[in-house]
This record gives sequence, structure tokens and C-alpha cells, in this order.
Amino acid sequence: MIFRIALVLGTFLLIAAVAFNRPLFSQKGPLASLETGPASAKSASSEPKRQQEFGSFKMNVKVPKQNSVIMNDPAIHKKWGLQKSNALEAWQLTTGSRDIIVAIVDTGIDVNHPDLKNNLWRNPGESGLDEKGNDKATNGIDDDGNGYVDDVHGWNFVHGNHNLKDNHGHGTHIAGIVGAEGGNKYGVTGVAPKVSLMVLKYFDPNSPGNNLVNTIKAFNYAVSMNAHIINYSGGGLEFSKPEFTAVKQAEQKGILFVAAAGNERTNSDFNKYYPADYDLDNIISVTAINPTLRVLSSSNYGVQTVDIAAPGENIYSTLPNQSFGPMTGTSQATAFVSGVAALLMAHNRDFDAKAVRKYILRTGDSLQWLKSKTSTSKKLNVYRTLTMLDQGVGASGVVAGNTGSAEADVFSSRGDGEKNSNLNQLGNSLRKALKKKQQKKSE
Ligand SMILES: [Ca+2]
Ligand SMILES: [Ca+2]
Ligand SMILES: [Ca+2]
Repeated sequence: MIFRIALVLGTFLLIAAVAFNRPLFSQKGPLASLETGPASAKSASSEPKRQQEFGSFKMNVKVPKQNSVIMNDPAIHKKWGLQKSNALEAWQLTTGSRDIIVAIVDTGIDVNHPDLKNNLWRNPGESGLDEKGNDKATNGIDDDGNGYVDDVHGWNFVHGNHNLKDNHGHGTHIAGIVGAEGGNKYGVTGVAPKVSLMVLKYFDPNSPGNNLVNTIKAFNYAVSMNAHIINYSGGGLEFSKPEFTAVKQAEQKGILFVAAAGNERTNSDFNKYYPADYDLDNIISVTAINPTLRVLSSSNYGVQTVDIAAPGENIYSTLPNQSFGPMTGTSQATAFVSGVAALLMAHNRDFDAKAVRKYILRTGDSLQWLKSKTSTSKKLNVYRTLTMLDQGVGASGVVAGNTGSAEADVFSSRGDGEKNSNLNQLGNSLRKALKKKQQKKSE
């Protein structure tokens, strides 16, 4: 039996290691993860600490002036990852759309969290009133006939019901990075401030089962219910044919699959990690960087297998019971990329997985030291990804490709970057390819 467990660092690893004796963790041991710093230990600690974390930021609300016109969420300044990915500039172009569905395959989500509840996916077939005037979401009937009763926000594949409660915290944290509601004067904001989060619970720390089976069911659900993006931060060392098939079905439907590279601190080119390392065109494998843009020592890497780096250390996001706190790992980095993909798809509705993947991977910031860690040598840059689409003048009036000036106003976080002329060339070629595709479609 193969298990799949969410990749969270900190206390959870201890629990997982004790509870499952899973080869994945026993090989490297939980200590490796705890070494990544106090952030992870703090994040997964007891509830009061989380509340304290939330309280302290409430007393010290400082919203950078430049951001206030776009986002007014008080803790936004805690999110270094947003700054270093140039998300704030990107939001001048788009803040996302509720039409874009991101499936969060994880430990569930606190569906009552004030910073998440308005961005939850709503299954149209389980919404509204039935013939008797009862709410389809709670009438105990499988109104859309998809085999799941009252699956209005998603499904719990561990227990086979619609209770999406996150009794761990990981899933809620990931959901907030992807799409905590932006501009609601509360808490944080996700990379995609507006989005639809589909909640697919495959793992419950209190109910160990065959998590790979649950994983595959969740992927199949996301595919059949037309998610645009699947975010998955679990994984294992064993190739699984049925899992591969499920991700391939997503590929065939143009669904992007964003996968954590893993926290095994190994080279994935030699020690494969799945599903991140399946050879499919819709997968983006993500490793994690810290605020100085270095890959975490706990993160997997590989010049053939790992695609891009994104913020993953001490990431501040939503936690169950209306709380907030930091967590660390490639899970967090993965959620950043899913959020960017959601923005991109909202910005250009014709984009499928392949196009989104191409844009994200080509428009990141090149960093010398990522050459030995990723296939692209790049870290995520949300703004550049979006401005490549708007070659010319974007909604904000900023000339695309020339992102330097806009960034300098708020953050000076670019890497050594590519020359703008290269960016322009790339933009032209990508746009041509897109045009061709659109013409083909309309023929
Ligand atoms: Ca249903
Ligand atoms: Ca129903
Ligand atoms: Ca918010």
C-alpha cells in the first residue's frame, strides 16, 4: 500500500512519522524538516500561538501606501513571498476571477474562515433550491448526479462525505496562499485575490488510510468537475500507474497540475518523486526559496525534474478557526504557482495548461544559483508573467516587458533577470503562437 501525505514541515511531520512509519519520512526523518527554522515549528504549534501571531499583527497594522489602492488587507505586508514575486504589481493588471477553479487536494479547508469563504468554489449543480424549495447544498440529495451528495464546495475522500473540515491546518494554509480573499479589509490576500477554491480532502491525520487511492479519486473529481488547476503538495517515491493516468486525463483536458517537488532534500533527477516527476506536459514541479531567494535545504531540486522556484519559507497564510500563521515547505511554494496560474487564466481565458506552463516558466527571474536546482534557473515573477501577455501597454499603463520601473517603486526584488529585448522577443513569439492557435480554433 502506498501512502500520500501532505508535505508540511514542522510538528505535523512528527505526527506523521509516528503515526504512519511511512518510508518517505522515515528515510530522511522529521529532524531534517525542523532544521529549516523556527518558522515551521512556530507555525504548526498550538492554537494560542497562532492567535497571538494574529493579534500582534493587528496591533501593528502597516499597509504600504502603494498597495492601498489595490489591496487593503491588514496583514498583506507579512507576505514577503507576494512582494518578491511581484504580485502587487500584477494585481494592477488582474486580481483574478471567480470563474477560475483551483482544486486544493489537501487536508480539507476551514470553509468558515472569513478570508476564504467567499472564494470557495460552488458546484452549480448543488446550489440553489430543489423542487421542494430546499437548499440543494444541504438537502441530502445528489442533485447533479455526479455520485456525491451535497458536494457544494468539494468532497472528503477520506470519509466519503461532504464534511471538508481541516483538522490539520495544511489545506487551509495552502488555500490562503492561492486565494485568500483580497481587498476585504481582513487578514491576508492570496496570490489570486479572486478565485474559486475547490476543496478535495484526501488526507486526515486522524484517519490514516490508503491516501494514494484518495488522491487519485480527488484528481478524477477535479477533472470531471472541470477544475482549471489542480494544486497538490503530497507525493511519494513510488510511481503509480493509476495516479499517472489520472494526471494524464487532466493533461488531455488542458488542466494544469502544480505539484510540490518535495521536502526530501534530495536531487529528484536521481530520486524521483511523484506526482511531480511524471513526464507530462501539464505538470509544473515547484521547489521552495527563502527571502534571500535561495532554495531551502529541505527542498528537492533537479535540473531535469524541478521546473521553478517560488517562496516557501515562513509563509504567512490562513489557518483553521479564523487564525493565521506561517508555514514552510515546497507545499507553500506550489500554492504560489497555482495562484499565478489562476491569475493568468483569468487574464486570458483561452489559455490551457500548456500555455500557462510555458508562460510561467519562461517569464520568471533568472538567478545564477538556481541553475543547479531547476530546469529553468528561474524563480516565479507574477508580474512579468502577466505583462508578457499584455505586450505593449497594460491596464495600468505600464509598458510590458519593462517591469523595472514599476517594481522599483515598491520593491527592488528582481534577480539578474533577462534583458527586456529578450522578453519582447519571447512575448512576440508566444503571442504569435497563441494567435495561430486561436485561428485554428475558429476555423
Ligand atoms: Ca453531487
Ligand atoms: Ca444536494
Ligand atoms: Ca483578505
